Amino acid sequence: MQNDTIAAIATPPGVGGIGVVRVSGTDAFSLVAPLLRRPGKPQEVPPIPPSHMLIYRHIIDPTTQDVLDEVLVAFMHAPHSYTAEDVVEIQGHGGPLILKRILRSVLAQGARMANPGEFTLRAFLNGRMDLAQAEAVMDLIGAQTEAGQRLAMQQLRGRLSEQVQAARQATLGVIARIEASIDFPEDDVPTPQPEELRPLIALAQQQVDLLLAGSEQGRLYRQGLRTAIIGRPNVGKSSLLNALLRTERAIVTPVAGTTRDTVEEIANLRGIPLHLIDTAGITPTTDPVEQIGVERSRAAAESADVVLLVYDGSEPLTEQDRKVSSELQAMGFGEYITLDASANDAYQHRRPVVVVVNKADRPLRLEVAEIGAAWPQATFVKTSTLTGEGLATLEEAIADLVLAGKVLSNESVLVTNVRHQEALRQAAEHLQASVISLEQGLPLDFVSIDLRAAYDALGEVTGETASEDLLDKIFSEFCIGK
Ligand SMILES: Nc1nc2c(ncn2[C@@H]2O[C@H](COP(=O)(O)OP(=O)(O)OP(=O)(O)O)[C@@H](O)[C@H]2O)c(=O)[nH]1
Ligand SMILES: [Mg+2]
Repeated sequence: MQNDTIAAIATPPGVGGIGVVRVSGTDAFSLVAPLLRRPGKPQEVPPIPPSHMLIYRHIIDPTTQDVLDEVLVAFMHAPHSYTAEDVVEIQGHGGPLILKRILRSVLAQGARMANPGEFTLRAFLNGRMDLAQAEAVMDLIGAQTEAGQRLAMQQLRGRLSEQVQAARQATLGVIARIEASIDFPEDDVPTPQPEELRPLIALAQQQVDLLLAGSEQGRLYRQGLRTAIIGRPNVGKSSLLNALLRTERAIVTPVAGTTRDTVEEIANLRGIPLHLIDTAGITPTTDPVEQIGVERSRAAAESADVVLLVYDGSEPLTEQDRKVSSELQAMGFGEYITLDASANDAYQHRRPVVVVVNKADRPLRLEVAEIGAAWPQATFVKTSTLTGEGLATLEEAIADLVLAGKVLSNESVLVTNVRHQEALRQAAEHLQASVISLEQGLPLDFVSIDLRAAYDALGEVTGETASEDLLDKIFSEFCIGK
C-alpha cells in the first residue's frame, strides 16, 4: 500500500547522544500529535507546529500516559520532505530501549513498521528523486573514501541522471524522426535517409560511450579494489601489508608460516578503497591448520582484482615460488579478459599482477629475468619494508594500473554502479544494432525497434523503465529507516 503511514528508527542501533524516529504518510501528523505534551501540561495536546520547525515536547506512551522521553520534533508538510509526504521526525535520547518505546507508541497509534529503504522508495515513487539518485543515497552512506563520497554526491544531485537523460533524449529524437514518417506517410513527412539518421544515432552513441568509458574506474571508487598479497612463506607479505597500512596490523616473524589466516584491511589509495588481503604463504603442508590457511590464500587470489606477487629478492627462486606463479597464471592473472563480445577497448578488463621483489636492502640473488619471462605484462617494483624503499612506487604502480593516469576532479561524474554499467552496455549494444540494421538497408521499423530497446535500457538507470522486481531488489538492500 502506497499511502499508509510508516515509521522506523532512522538512526543506527546502539547508544548515541540522540536517536531519530521517522514517520511518513498521510496520517503522520494526526498519529504523532496526540503523543506530544508541553512539559508541565500533561493533559493538553498542543497544536501542530508550523512546518520545518524544531519544537521541544514530552512524548507519552498512549496506553499508560507515561512520559517516555523529552524530544525535539519536526513536522514537515508534503511535498517539502524527504519522502514528499507528510513527515514527522522525533529526536529522542539515543538509547535503543527509549527509541523502541517511542516507535512502539507511534505504531500503537496506527502506523506501520517501514520496510528497508521504504522512505527512499516513497521519495522515488513520489518523483522526489529518480532511481539513480535513490541509489546514490545508499552510496553516500556507504562511501569509504572522500572521492567515493564526492561521486555519490554528484549522483545524488542528479548529475549522472542528466547525462543519461541526454543520451535518452538523443535516442528518442531519432525514434521520433523515424516514426513520424511511418505513422504519417500521407502527410508527406519524408522518409528519413540513412545518411541523415546515422549522425543522430552517433550522437547518442557518443554520450553512452562516454559514460561507459569511466565506469570501470567509477566502480572501483565505490566498491574498492581487492588486492591480495600472495607468495610463498617468509618473503615479507605481512611486512608489506603493515608497511602499506602504516600500522603493525599483521604478525611478522622470521618463522616461515607465521600467517595462518587471511587478514583484511582497507587502505586509501588516491581515493580508491584498497582492500588489502594478507595471506598465508602458499606451500605444500600436512598441518591441517596450515592447509586451511593455504586454501584461503588461493580463494583470496581467485577473488582479487589485483595480486601483489611477492618474492624474496635476497634468495634464488625456489620451486615453491615457481608453483605459486603458475597457480596464479592458471587463475587467469596477467591476461586481458574481454567482458563483452561486441567489445571495444573500453570493455576490456585485466586482472593485473604487480611483481614485488622485496628485501631490496639485501644483495639481489633472485632470477628476475625468469620472472619477467613468466609475467611479460606485469609491473615490477623493488621494495624493502625495512627501509621503506619502493613503497611509494608500489602504490603508484597499483594506482596507475586502475586509474590509467586519469585523475578524479571535484566535478567528475562517473558511473559507479554495476547495475548502471550493465544497462549502459545494453544501450550501447542496441544502438550498435540499430546502426547495423540501417547499414544493411533493413526497413526503418527494424532500426526503430533497436532504438526503442536502447531507450528502455537507458531508462533503467533512472528508473523510468525499471520493473517492480528490480525496484524491490534495489530498495531491499537499503537499511531500515532510510
Ligand atoms: N631484510 C629484510 N627483511 C624483511 C623485509 N621484509 C620482511 N622481512 C623479514 O622477513 C621475515 C618474514 O616476514 P613476514 O612479513 O612475516 O613474511 P610473510 O611473507 O608474511 O611470511 P608468512 O606469513 O610466513 O608466509 C621477517 O623476519 C621480516 O622481518 C625486507 O624488506 N628486508
Ligand atoms: Mg605473513
